[in-house]
Amino acid sequence: MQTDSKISVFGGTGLVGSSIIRELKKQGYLNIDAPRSNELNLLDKLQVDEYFKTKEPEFVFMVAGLVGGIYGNSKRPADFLYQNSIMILNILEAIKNFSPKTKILFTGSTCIYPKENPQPINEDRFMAGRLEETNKGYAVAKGLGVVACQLYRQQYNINAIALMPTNMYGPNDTYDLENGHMIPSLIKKFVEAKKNKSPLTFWGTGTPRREALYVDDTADACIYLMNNYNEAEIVNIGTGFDYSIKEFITILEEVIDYKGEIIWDTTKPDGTLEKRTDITRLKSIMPDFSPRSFKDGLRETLKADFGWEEENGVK
Ligand code: GFB
Repeated sequence: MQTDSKISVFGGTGLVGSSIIRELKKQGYLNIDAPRSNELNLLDKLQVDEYFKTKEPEFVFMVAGLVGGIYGNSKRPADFLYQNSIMILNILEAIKNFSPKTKILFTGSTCIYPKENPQPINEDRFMAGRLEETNKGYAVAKGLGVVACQLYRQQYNINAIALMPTNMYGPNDTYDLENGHMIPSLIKKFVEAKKNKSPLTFWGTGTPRREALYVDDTADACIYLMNNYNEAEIVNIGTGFDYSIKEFITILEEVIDYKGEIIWDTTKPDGTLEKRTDITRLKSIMPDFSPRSFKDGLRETLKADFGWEEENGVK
C-alpha cells in the first residue's frame, strides 16, 4: 500500500475495524474510506456492486460481521450463518465483476477449526474434524469465507488473503454481558462489581482455556500482511499462549484490585475446552510480531474504555 492508495475498511466501527483505521492513520495512510452500515449494507448485493463499480478500492480490509460470544452465537446460529456468509460472497462477486485489481484481506476466526485438536492448532486443522456446536453457524460462515477467498483466487485471480484471529479484546469493544465475548464481559463485570461491591457471576466451570489477543496487535498484523502476503494459505493471528478462565479472573482480581465472591453459573456452556493457536506461519511472514501480555492490554483497555487510571485502582 502507498500512503495515497485507495483503502476501504468494512466494519470500521467495530473492535477490529476501528483499530485498523487508527493504525493506518498512525502509519500515514491518507485515503481511507470506512462506510458505515447505513451507507453501505453489505447484505445488499446491489449496494455492494455499486460501491465497487464507483470506488474501485485498491485494498479492502473486510472485518465486518455479525459477531458475539458463546451465548449470542448459540441463540442466533442461523443469523450468524446467513449474514456472515452473504457479506463475503457479495464482496468477492463484486470484486470479480467490477474491480478485479482490488486486494482483499478477510478475517475469519479460530472457531473454523474442529472442536478437538492437538495443541497448538495449526492452519492445516481447517476442515479436519467436527465443529464445536455453540458457534457452528458462525464457524461454517467463516469457513465458507476462507474457501471463497481461495476459490476466487484460483478461478478469477483475485488477490484475496484470509487471516484467522483468536479471541480478542481492546479499546472500543462491545460490553454486552449476555451476547458478548468472554474477555470484555469479564472486564465489565469486574468494573461493575468494584463499583457496587457486588458478587461476580461467571459462566461454565472456569476450566476452558482461551488466548487473549489485544486488538491493536491484530491490526498491526493485518496491515503488515496486507503489505507483505499474497498467498492462498490461511494464517493464524494469535498469541500462542493461553490461560484458563479462572486464570483470567485471577489477573483481573490483581489488576482491578477487587476480590469478591465468585459464583459459577454452570447452566451456561463451557464451549470448546482449548484452542491455542500455532503462530509459526505468521512469525515466518512477520518475524517481529510480538503481541503484548494480557496484563498490559488489559490496562490499556481499562484506560481507553472505562477512563481508569492508576489512582482508580488499576495496578
Ligand atoms: O468469548 P466466548 O463467549 O466464546 O468465551 P468462545 C466463552 C468461554 O468463557 C466459555 C466462559 O468457556 C464460557 O463458559 N465464560 C465465563 C464466559 N464467564 C463468561 C461470561 O461472562 N461471558 C462469556 N461470553 N463467557 C468465541 C465464538 O467462542 O470465539 C466467537 O463465540 C469467536 O464466534 C471467538 O469465534 C474467537 O471463546 O467459546
